[in-house]
Amino acid sequence: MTTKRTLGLAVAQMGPVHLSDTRETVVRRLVEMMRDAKGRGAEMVVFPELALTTFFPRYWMEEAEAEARFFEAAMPNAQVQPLFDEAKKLGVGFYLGYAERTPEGTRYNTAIIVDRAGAIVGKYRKIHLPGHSDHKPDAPFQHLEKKFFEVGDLGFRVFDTMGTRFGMCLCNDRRWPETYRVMALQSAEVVVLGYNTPSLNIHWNEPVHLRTTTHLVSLQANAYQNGIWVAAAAKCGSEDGHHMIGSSAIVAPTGEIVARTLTEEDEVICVKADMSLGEHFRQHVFNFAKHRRPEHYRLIVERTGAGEPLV
Ligand code: ING
Repeated sequence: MTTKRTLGLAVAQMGPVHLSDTRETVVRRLVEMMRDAKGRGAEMVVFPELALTTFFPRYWMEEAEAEARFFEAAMPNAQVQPLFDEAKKLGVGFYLGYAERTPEGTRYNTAIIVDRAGAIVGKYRKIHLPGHSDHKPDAPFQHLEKKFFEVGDLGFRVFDTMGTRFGMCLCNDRRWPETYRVMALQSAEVVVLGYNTPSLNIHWNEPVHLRTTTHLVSLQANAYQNGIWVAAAAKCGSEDGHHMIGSSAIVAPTGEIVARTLTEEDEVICVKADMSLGEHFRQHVFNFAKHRRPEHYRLIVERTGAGEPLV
């Protein structure tokens, strides 16, 4: 019988951050939500992707301008320090997405995990960069992650803190199954992520509801198929007239949505997550050693690939 081990897991969804919003006002919002989460029993709080600024890849500008206005040259820094201080005071860990400029001048779409003593224990740089790098003047907005960020160079890794194995990723990563699988194979128990997902698709007339459907089905399927918890935090609502979806959620290893936000504003959801729940699925369903040995895998891949019927 697996012993029950729980983790207070919270998602702090952000409403819009406008071009006119300063880092200071944004950090005050994050601190407020961290206090709210602590009050609900949170030990780990998940903030969104690019949490400190508006989703600036929607605007055409030169890299130098983007760097000056939206990138962090150090983490923590004076504007963000109040969040680290509050986390230490409350004894709460957190995940934070931000635009990173390294000392060598390389730019990444980055996230960190900070432990309950306020120390950075993990870093991830976004690998799946959606959008384009050219200017599309006829489009209603740009999606220039390929212009402003390099592809992440740290891979998908798992970090131990609070007696829990945390994987992390960012936004578009959550749509690709390998993201979760490579962290589950490193024994991740929870994958935390932030996202900024525009409602409108500039490439085809995608029904609006599909953005939320594909977002949730990506979280639910991968939580179940890897026996892990998934906690996803949106920055959402209309940023200077550009709408992004909400539906931040905490998903159990059963694939079920345990908590979900109702608004497109700053909103905290929190769950006492039973970490042993994933163990049942990893032992009795997705048990590679028992149910999918390498020789079986060859059958699945090679024979299917050859188009011959599987005997
Ligand atoms: N945003 C979107 C996301 O993956 C997107 C972009 C939406 C790509 C839907 C493909 C389909 O949620 C970011 N920032 O990755």
